[in-house]
Amino acid sequence: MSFFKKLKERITLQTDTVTEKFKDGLSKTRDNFSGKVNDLVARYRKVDEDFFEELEEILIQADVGFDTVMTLIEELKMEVKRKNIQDPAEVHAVISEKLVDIYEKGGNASSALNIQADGLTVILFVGVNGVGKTTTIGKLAHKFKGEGKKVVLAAGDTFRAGAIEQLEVWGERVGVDVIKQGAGSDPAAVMFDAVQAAKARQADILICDTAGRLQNKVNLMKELEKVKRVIEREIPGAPHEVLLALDATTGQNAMVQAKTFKEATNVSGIVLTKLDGTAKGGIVLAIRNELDIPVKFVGLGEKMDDLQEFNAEQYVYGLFSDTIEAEEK
Ligand SMILES: Nc1nc2c(ncn2[C@@H]2O[C@H](COP(=O)(O)OP(=O)(O)O)[C@@H](O)[C@H]2O)c(=O)[nH]1
Ligand SMILES: [Mg+2]
Repeated sequence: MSFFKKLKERITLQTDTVTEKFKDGLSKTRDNFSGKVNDLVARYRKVDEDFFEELEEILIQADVGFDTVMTLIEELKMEVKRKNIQDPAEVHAVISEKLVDIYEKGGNASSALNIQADGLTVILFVGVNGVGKTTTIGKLAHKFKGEGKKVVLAAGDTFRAGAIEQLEVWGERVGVDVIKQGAGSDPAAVMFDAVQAAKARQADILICDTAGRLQNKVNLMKELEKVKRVIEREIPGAPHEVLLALDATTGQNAMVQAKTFKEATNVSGIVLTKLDGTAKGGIVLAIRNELDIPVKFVGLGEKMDDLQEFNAEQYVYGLFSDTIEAEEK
C-alpha cells in the first residue's frame, strides 16, 4: 500500500474536523512549500543530484532547519536508491513518509499532557511577549471545559498593561474563574492565591499565565524559579507541565527563544502558535529535531477552537493534502 493511502487511513481514525483544522491552518505553508515541490517534480524527468539540491533549498526556505534538512535529504537519497525510484513524482510520497518518521523518531514525541488522574494538574505557560500565551490559555481552558473539567486561570502576567483584563475576557468567554491581583503585584503571590483557590474550588486544572519580559536570562530564571517554587511548595510535583509558547511566524527567532528558555527552566512541551500565519510551517520539524522538546499543541487561528493537539500525520497530510487528494481521483 502506498504511504499516502496509509496516511489517509490513519488520520481518518480521528475526526474530519481535526483534519480540516490542520488543512486550513496549514494552507499558507501548503501553497508555498508543496507548491514548490510540485513544481520541482514537474520540471525533472529523473531523480538526480540537481533534483535533491533544489529540494534541499525548498526545505531550507520552509524553515525546516539546516540540520534537519541534511538528515532528511540523506535519508531520502537512501530510500530512493533502495526502492530504485526514477520518477520524481514518486518522491512525493517518500518525502511525506520521511517527514512523519523524522518527527516521530527518537521518542519523546508524544503530544499528550501530563494530566493527574487524581487531584489538581498545574500547567505553567512561559514565553516572550506577544507569542500567544494568553490566547492559548483561553483556548486550552475551553478545550478542558469541553471535556467536563473544572478549570481555574491564574493572571500571573502582572507586568504588561492590560494583561490581567485580557485573561479575564477569556475567562468570561470560556466560563472559567480567573484569579488575579492588581497590576504590578508579585506574580508569585498571584500563584499562591490561585493554587489555594483551585484547591478550595476542587478544580481539575490550574493554568498559569506569566509575564513575557526577557531582559536577560538571569532575571527570567529568577522570576520563573520563584513562581515554580511557590507552586511546588503548595502542590508537590507541580507544575506538571511547563509549556513554552513560540510564534511560528518568527522563524529562527523562535528557535533562539526556545534555547534561552530551555536553559532557564525545564520546558516540558512547546505550543507553536500562529502556524496559520506563516508560509514556513517547516519550523515544527526544526523545533522537534534541534531542541528535542515535543510540540504539544499548535495554534491554527485566533478563535477558541483553533488550538489542536499536535499530530505529525495530520500535519504532513495538511502539507500535502492537495497532492494526496488529487492522487485519489
Ligand atoms: N493567527 C493567529 N493568531 C494568534 C494565535 N495565537 C495567538 N494569536 C494572536 O497573537 C496576538 C498575541 O497574543 P497574546 O495571547 O496576547 O500573547 P502573549 O503576550 O504571549 O500573551 C493576539 O492578537 C492573538 O490573537 C494563532 O494561533 N493564530
Ligand atoms: Mg499575555
